[in-house]
Amino acid sequence: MADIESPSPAAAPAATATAAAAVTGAAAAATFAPSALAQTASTLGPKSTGMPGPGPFSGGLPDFKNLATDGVESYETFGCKVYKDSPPTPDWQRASVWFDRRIASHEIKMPDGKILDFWVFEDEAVGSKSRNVPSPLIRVQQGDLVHVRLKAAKGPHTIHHHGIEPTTFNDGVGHVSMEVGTEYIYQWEANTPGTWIYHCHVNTPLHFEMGLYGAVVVDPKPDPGTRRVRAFDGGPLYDVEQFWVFDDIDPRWHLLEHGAGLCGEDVGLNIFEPQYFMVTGGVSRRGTSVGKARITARANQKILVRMINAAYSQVRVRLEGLEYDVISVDGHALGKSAWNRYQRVAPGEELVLATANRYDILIDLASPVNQAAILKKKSFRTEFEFVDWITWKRQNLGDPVAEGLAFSSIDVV
Ligand SMILES: [Cu+2]
Repeated sequence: MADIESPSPAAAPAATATAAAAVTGAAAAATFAPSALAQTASTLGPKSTGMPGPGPFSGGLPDFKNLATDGVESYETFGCKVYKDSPPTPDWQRASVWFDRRIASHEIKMPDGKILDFWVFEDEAVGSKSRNVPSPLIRVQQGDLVHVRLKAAKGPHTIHHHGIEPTTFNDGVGHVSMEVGTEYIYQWEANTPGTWIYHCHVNTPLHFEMGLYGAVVVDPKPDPGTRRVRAFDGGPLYDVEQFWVFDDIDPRWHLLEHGAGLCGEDVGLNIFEPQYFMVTGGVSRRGTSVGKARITARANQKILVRMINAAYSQVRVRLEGLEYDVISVDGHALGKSAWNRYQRVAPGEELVLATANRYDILIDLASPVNQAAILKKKSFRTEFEFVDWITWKRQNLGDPVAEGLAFSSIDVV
């Protein structure tokens, strides 16, 4: 990847002639429905969320004596001695937006016909239709005070809003507060626009693998006047938005119990052998394009792709024929202080995502390189290769139904 100067926001072209008829600013959706998200426009602000706030909840003062550790802890029992509670949220403030998330089971059919059990955060207002891997999107605007109510089921769970950095109590890491026995309302402020993740932090390797994660998007405030929404505060405008969320599945793990391995017993969580691969909720089948990862755009539009690696593999992303810029890494914007440059990725060049890595990329179809490519063809293959962390070999290599190579396309219409 080569360093290039990022354009200043003032130099970023506004909507072009045909793009004027296109969508304005970012997409907004209550649940994570990628096909609906791409090229969908609606107003942002409080109504960008699953439920408009403020919520009907009330706060209180938990018993701070009973936190973090349940009884005497040892090296062997570190994982299973976490205090479980459902206290009122301390330092309660009125929310501007709020969400409900309830733990639910969800079955997904794999390409060989096998049906696997997943655990997801369901949006209570939407019900079973919101059951998906990844779990429903949490989308808020910079400056929002956010409440997320978690309702646990069977065993305890938490929600950790990864990278958001709320107070210790609201961070959803059991050993610094508690695991949620029945329900808890997490409270946090949306300070930094970008792409984030939320996930359960109980028996984390297993619960994350089971599907207890989703995307968090913090949008900047819209531009005054035009009301268009940029990728981040002072960042570029965009016309089309897509999420690429990568996941890999070891079916053996999906037979394990809620607390498997927590109290020191060896259940093989050190062995991960993925046999199935997903992009944005679509299960990859060998030789078949993943429809949910597809992007359609017009020839002069700017595409924002929010990539999240929820796999335990490294994911190598290749875009045939198109150049693009990495504009944000792990929720933090490039092109402004303290990371002053976008990273240009040339056509065909690889971008590698480690586990939990996020990259926001901007594909400007109007750039000279991309315009020249579009003159020759209209469909560009996008490739997502899942490789082993240590050996860098493709996962499940040679499998007739699902090897670690998913693909889709960017189609210029
Ligand atoms: Cu959990």
